[in-house]
Amino acid sequence: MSTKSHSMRTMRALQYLLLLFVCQATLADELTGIVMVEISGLKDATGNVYIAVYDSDATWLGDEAVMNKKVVIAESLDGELVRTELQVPLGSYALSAFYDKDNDGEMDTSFIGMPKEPIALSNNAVAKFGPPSFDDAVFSVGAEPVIQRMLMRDM
Ligand SMILES: [Ca+2]
Repeated sequence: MSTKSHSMRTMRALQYLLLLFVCQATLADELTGIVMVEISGLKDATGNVYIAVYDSDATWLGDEAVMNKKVVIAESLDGELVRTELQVPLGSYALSAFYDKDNDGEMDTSFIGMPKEPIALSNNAVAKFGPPSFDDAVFSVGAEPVIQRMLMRDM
């Protein structure tokens, strides 16, 4: 085998791999779902809302969200709603959002861990005995965009 034909083969193999990679990337794009988030209860608020996206019970309401998004209220107000859009791979998710009342970029909590700033969860899950569970807040994201309407309220 000459060096030339060998390098040609290597080149073909590389091209093939590249093609595979491009196909997979395109496929991944098609498998991205859209969550349209509509948060009410912030009409007269200024500052920011922070949204965290979780994909498992194990990480729910912790620091390891699959996505965090800061939403500037003034730029996202549509009538009485704060609107934003999240792009996530198809799957099951739960959202938590809080209104950063004192604008320090963090959710303030009491010494027992209760939120001291208004919060909203997907499905408008509410606390019963203890914090709302991931199961209460989970929803699935498919090829069609889904809407999550969430009411901001004090705990
Ligand atoms: Ca805060």
